[in-house]
Amino acid sequence: MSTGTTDGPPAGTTQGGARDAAALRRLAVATLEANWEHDHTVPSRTLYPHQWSWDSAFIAVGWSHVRPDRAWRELASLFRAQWVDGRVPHIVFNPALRVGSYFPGPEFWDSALAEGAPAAATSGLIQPPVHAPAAWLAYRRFPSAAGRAALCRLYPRLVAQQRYLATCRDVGGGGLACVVHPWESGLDNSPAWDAPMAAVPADVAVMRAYRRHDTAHADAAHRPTDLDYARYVAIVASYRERRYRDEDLATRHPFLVECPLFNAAMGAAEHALARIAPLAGADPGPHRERAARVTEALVRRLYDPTTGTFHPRDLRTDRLVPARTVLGLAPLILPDLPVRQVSALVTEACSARFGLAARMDRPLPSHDRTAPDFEPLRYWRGPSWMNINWLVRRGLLRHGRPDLAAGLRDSMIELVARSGCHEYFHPDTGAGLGSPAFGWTAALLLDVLADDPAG
Ligand code: 2M8
Repeated sequence: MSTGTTDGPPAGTTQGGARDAAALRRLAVATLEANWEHDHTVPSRTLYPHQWSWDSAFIAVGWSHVRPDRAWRELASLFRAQWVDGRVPHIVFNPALRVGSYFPGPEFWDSALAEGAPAAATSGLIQPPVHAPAAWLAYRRFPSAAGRAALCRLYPRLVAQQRYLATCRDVGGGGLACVVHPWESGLDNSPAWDAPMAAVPADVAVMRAYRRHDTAHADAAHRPTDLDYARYVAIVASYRERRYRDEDLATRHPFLVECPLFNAAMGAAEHALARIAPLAGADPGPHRERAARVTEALVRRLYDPTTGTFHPRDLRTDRLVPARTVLGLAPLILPDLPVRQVSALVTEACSARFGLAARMDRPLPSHDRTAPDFEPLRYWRGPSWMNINWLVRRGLLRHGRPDLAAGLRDSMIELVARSGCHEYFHPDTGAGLGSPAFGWTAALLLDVLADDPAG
């Protein structure tokens, strides 16, 4: 892989292997330290200065290697902002920051409108529920009495999060949760959302009333367009108008999609809860049953045997979205994914579309690199991301492919060694893109470094 650097000297490429790993570890810890903010870690000081939901889960996994106390504070602060209905908001705003430090800010969301919203200002959306597996990993990494107590305090909140998804968000009635905004998927700008987004009525002129914050801190050519943002705003406005209530989503909401990654995370969360439950004096059985039901529903509703991968289902048309994005590989994280789907996903991942190999010559992209709408620079439409690589790698380990998992691990380490802890990376050159000093990149690097198959 030939890489370009954008962020000063290469971080960990000075000497032999051990020395490199030590330098990378120092870089990752320094990045997390710099992003720590009294009870949570910001994804980025410039682009994302508040607390984000799934970022905090990945970041907690990283903290568990160096400051387990912070892993628990990170998760506890996020779940303090959980709504009465069980939803865990995708952004928890830091009241100490000036107005305009992020768009859309707390005044736009107006979460106080909603019944059961917490005292803290939050968004009204959610993100993939990767928190239970993160909490379990953090505990396993450092199983202290304090960790166990923190995990047990979190358990009922994690259960409530799952209950919200399985009830209020099963809009399609088929046993899966739907996302009501591309931001809920975490892969905001993925080509997977182009077709459902095109049906959202929006006027780009609406953006004249707002000031985008992202394009002041990142290259506009790498970010969603103003028309995308007009639609993002229109979808939130529709949800906010009904005070973020879910009862009439099916009939009134302009964006309703069942996402393979989101639902794979929901299934993996039940597996993790089955491990946590006995520590909290609860019965793991119901979690195992729910996990099996999610896997069955995912295969039934989102797997396409003709493409051999998973696709999002647009509930407004009841059709699968044809784009083959990296979202389709995410069900690999489910330990009970049937062999047939595991083998199809490994084939898909190793195809020219994604280029997974025991020795990778390019990073894993976020979208099919043979597709005409593959964009190597625009976020979530091609670039490589550490959190997705990390999830896919865990899936490969689960399903007995340590060779491919090792290829992905090497590629992840090389990305940061060459380019620093960037938000995402060019899928051909590995150059750092988006925000530098990015939280989950640092955190997950620490995790893969610690998980050295040779050590
Ligand atoms: C990005 O999303 C936010 C909106 O939530 C944005 O673009 O402003 C995504 O990459 C998302 O997955 C991530 O959680 C967030 C913070 O890192 O940034």
